[in-house]
Amino acid sequence: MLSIHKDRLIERIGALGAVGVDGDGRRTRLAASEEDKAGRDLIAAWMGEAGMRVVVDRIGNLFGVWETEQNRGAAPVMVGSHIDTVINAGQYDGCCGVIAGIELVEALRAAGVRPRRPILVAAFTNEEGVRYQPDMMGSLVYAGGLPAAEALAAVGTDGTILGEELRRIGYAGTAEPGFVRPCAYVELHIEQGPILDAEGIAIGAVENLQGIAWYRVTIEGRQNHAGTTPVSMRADAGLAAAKVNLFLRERCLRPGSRTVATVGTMGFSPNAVNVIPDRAVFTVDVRNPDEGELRAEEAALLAYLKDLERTDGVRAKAERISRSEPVLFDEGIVRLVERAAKARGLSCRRMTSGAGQDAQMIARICPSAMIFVPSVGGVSHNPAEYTRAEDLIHGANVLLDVVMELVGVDL
Ligand code: HGY
Ligand code: MN
Ligand code: MN
Repeated sequence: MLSIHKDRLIERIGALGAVGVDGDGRRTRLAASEEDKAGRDLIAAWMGEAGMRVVVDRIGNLFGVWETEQNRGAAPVMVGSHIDTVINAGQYDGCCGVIAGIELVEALRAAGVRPRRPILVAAFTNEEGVRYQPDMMGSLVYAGGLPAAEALAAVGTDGTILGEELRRIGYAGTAEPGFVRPCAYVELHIEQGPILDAEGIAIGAVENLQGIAWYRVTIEGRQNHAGTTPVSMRADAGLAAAKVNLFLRERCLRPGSRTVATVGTMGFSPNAVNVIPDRAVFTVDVRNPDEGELRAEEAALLAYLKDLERTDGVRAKAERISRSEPVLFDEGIVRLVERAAKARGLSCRRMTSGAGQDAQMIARICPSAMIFVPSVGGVSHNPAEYTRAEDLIHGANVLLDVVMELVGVDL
C-alpha cells in the first residue's frame, strides 16, 4: 500500500509548530498576524516544492493545486484545514490536516500515480476566530456563507481590520472565494477530545459536528465603593457575570444534557481591587449536537439575563457574534474512512466533532467528512496538546487512501 513520507510529515509538523513561539515558549499564530504570515510562507513553500500551483483567494485562503493535462477541468477533491491558532496553542490543531494534504500529493507524484481529478490542499483563513469573528471564517466565505467584503471589514479584538492585515502580510489574494467547487472534501484533524485516546482507538470516522453559538454579553451595574456600599445597595456587574457562568454550568449538568458552555473571556471596568465593577463584558460559547437543544440553550441564556436585570438591578445585553448549525457529514465518505482504516488494520469508531471545523462549512458545497486521530489525554487549545507520531502517520495514510478512492487513480 502506498504510504506518505512519515519522517517528513512529522518533521514539518514540528517545523510549523516552531513558528510563532515567543520567548516564554507560548505558541500563538492569530489570523493575519506576522506569525500567521510566517506559517503561511512555510506552507506555500512546501506546496510549491510538491509541484503544486499556489493560489490565494480574496479572504486569504491559501491553496495548493495539483492538476495534470489529463484531469484539468474535472471537479477536484479538496483536503486541508487551518494553520492559525488560539493563544498559547498546541502544534497539531489544524496543521496536521494541511501538512498531511501536502504529503499525500508528494506521495502520489513520487509513485507516478495519475489521479483522474485535480487535488486541492487548503489552509483556510481564521478558523479559530480568536482575533476576528466569526470562526471558520475563511471556509465560510469560500462556501458562500459570508460575503468576502463583510469578512474583510471584520474589526479584530485589537481594533485592526482583517482586510488591511491580509494586505499587510501579503495574503490579500485575488482569486474569488469558491473559485472551484470540489466534488468532495476530507479533513484530517486531531480529535481534541479524550475519546480515541481513552478507548485506544487509532482512527475516528467523524459523522457529524455539533452546533456552536457565540455571544458577547455586556452587563452594566453601578460603580461604587467596595467597603462602604452595603451588599443590599449594590448593582454589581461582576457578581452578575459570575452568576451567568454558574447558570451555564448548571444547564450543562442537567440530566441528559448534551450542552457544553464556556465563558472564555471576561473584563471588568473600572477593574480596580476596591471598586464594585459597573461593567462586565464576557463571551459565551455554547454548543450542542442538536439544533433544537442549542436554540433552547440560547433562549434560556437570554431569559436568565432578563431575570438578572430584575434580581440584581443591572442591565444586560447579549450580542450574537457567531452561529453555526450542527452538520451531518457524508455517509459515503465516512464509510470510505472506515474501510481505509480497516484495510490498514487500524481500529476505528464513529464520532461527533465537539470542535468547530472548516469541514462543517465546506459541507455546504460538497460531500465532506473528517478523519480524527487521538489527542493524548484529550488536551487541546493548550501547549500540552499531543498526538503520537504513529497516530499522525496512520491518519495521513488513511487520508491518502480515501483521497485515492475519491479521485480515481491510474497506476
Ligand atoms: O472553537 C473551535 O471549536 C475550533 O477550535 N475553532
Ligand atoms: Mn482546528
Ligand atoms: Mn482549534
